[in-house]
Amino acid sequence: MTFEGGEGAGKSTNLDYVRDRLEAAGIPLLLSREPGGTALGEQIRALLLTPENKGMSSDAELLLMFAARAEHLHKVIIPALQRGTWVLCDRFTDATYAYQGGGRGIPSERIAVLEDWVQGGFQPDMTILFDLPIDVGMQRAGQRGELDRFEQEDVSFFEAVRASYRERARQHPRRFRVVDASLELDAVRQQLDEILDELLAGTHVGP
Ligand code: Z5A
Repeated sequence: MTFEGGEGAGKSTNLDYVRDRLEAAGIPLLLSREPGGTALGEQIRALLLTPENKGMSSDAELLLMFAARAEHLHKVIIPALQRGTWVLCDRFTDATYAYQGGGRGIPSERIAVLEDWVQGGFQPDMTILFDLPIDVGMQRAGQRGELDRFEQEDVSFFEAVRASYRERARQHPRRFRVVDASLELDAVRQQLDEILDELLAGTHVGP
């Protein structure tokens, strides 16, 4: 299950909530994130986020995302799924389509080549998109201090990211659930509860 959305959308906050609910239902699970999730992936993440690398080419950025993903997928995600452990991941390949595709302007056909190379046909079973207006997300995220390399982008970049995410959700309606993340936390969690109730109703847990 992947969690997607713009800056300050509440992915991390609500990942913990979903984890607690699934754990209470007896589901073994693992929390992870991208870029990251492995020792090498976290080093790549640091390269990608540091403002010192401002000016990194879009292609280098794209390839680093998939380098980290290859490591994460094959060393962490697939082994976990094979053990019967669910994986909840803060961002995955939809973020690449949104940021490197929508934000940086790399054609989605080029991203799809790398997706196919690294993932084959592998896709998340469910993706929750936390959707909210850019100014609300920026206001929430802005209270945190120093901005990373992505957070230093301008509003038009984030508008393009949001539009790409929404387009992805329209293209993959069976996999995506879109949550209105601009609402107060309780109201966001009500939407998550509906999604999880439906999911758990169709899930057999235990012997
Ligand atoms: N990236 C990419 O370009 N391509 C890729 O393929 C991948 C990633 C995988 C790092 O991601 C960057 O990598 C990311 C895209 C790029 N850059 N950006 N921007 P990240 O996930 O680590 O970074 P992030 O999106 O900046 O995370 P974030 O800003 O922490 O967002 P969040 O996890 O969705 O938000 P949060 O920490 O849960 O909440 C933010 C604050 O809002 C916090 O104080 C909460 O208490 C508060 N909050 C949350 N929900 C609410 C509600 N409902 N009401 C009021 N306040 C709230």
